[in-house]
Amino acid sequence: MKASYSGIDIRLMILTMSSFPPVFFLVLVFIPCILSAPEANLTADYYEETCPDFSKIVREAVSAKEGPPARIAAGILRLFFHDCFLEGCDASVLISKNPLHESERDNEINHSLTEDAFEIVTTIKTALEKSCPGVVSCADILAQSTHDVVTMVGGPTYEVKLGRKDGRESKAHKVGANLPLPHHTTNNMVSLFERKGFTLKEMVALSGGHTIGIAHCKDFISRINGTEPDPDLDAQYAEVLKGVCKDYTVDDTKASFLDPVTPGKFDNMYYKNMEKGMGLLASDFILFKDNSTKPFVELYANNETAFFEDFARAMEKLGMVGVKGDEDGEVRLRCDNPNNADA
Ligand code: HEM
Ligand SMILES: *[C@@H]1O[C@H](CO)[C@@H](O)[C@H](O)[C@H]1NC(C)=O
Ligand SMILES: *[C@@H]1O[C@H](CO)[C@@H](O)[C@H](O)[C@H]1NC(C)=O
Ligand SMILES: *[C@@H]1O[C@H](CO)[C@@H](O)[C@H](O)[C@H]1NC(C)=O
Ligand SMILES: *[C@@H]1O[C@H](CO)[C@@H](O)[C@H](O)[C@H]1NC(C)=O
Ligand SMILES: CC(=O)N[C@H]1CO[C@H](CO)[C@@H](O)[C@@H]1O
Repeated sequence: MKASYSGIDIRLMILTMSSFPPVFFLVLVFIPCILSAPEANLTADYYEETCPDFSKIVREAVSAKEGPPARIAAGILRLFFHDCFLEGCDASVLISKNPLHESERDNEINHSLTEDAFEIVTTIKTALEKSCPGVVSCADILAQSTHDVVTMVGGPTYEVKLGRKDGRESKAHKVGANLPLPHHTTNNMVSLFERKGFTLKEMVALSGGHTIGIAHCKDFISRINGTEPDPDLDAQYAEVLKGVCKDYTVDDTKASFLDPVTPGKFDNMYYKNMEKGMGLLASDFILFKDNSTKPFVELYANNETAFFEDFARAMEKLGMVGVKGDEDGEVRLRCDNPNNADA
């Protein structure tokens, strides 16, 4: 279901999206290569010869997209996270279903992956196919555009290695077991992240992605619909959320900002909010409640530089999860369809 701003209570918008014009403050920082995943022969200059305008085309498409930058950024960031956590960063999340099977996109959990994000990838792919046909993978488009949207809304820059190949399949049933859910315990989440090679600290840093974007009422309704709201929620905040979610069963676009204080900006407010009882999802707040993750939440709440550094490293790592090469991947000609779709 496409999320629309009309469903969001603007009382929560202390800073409005319009205070963040779609201007790029892209700083070029070259970070020494500290990552060495096993089959990772990806390189930052992979398309230098074969598609020299690659990063320019991506950057321009991202900044030309109309709409609140943080909305666009959130859609793409979440799409990238889901893609990497399912079959690896292979753009399988972009494949639409065929008559034989449902794809990742069709799984219920994907409901909120915004159409905007899919559209941007399609726009970029179309431009790239004109400029350098058959060269750039959809997985690399997703990786590069994620970096660009994160920096666009104030987040840290980091190195994007390129050369991923696209997966040839996408299966809906694999979604459930691989993605974290709002009612998950820290243990549930830790085991999902550990399976992909992430430490507890990296998990907390990546969760900082919730500094932008929204969650629909169904994801947090159980915290506010009882006779007493969840005691971990600030009482006033809980009241506002109740108002936002009135009639959410009738209008399923009702949603609230994951970071109600600075929803348009990529910053460390997400962590500060938790200390004030304003962690929206139970899975957010649990990071603060659980003694094993609390020190990291406190660190990032107090030190944005530390958050940015760790988030940047963790994003570089996320982009390497399950990366495919020529033997198990291809450069898809359309991002929503494997080249041999009948296979
Ligand atoms: C730690 C476990 C995580 C859980 C349980 C979780 C769960 C969720 C849920 C339930 C939503 C709301 C979806 C909706 O109702 O539309 C959401 C949104 C979002 N998530 Fe996560 N998430 C997790 C980690 C991450 C990570 C690691 C990232 C990226 C680095 C991320 C990025 C986002 C973004 C950007 C949104 C907003 C999407 C939008 O506004 O369209 N999440 N997440
Ligand atoms: C609150 O919402 C949850 C999840 O939708 C539901 O299971 C529960 O029955 C609801 N409780 C009340 C009191 O409405
Ligand atoms: C967490 O740490 C605090 C303070 O060190 C302690 O009082 C509390 O019992 C701990 N909680 C758990 C569940 O271990
Ligand atoms: C914040 O974190 C950065 C990066 O880890 C560190 O260099 C700096 O000393 C920290 N600042 C404070 C005030 O602790
Ligand atoms: C790495 O390079 C080898 C040899 O060129 C190639 O077969 C493999 O597919 C590449 N792997 C990735 C992940 O690009
Ligand atoms: C963006 C997207 O493809 N969302 C899909 C998620 O799953 C639902 C349910 O099957 C589809 O209707 C959506 O189109």
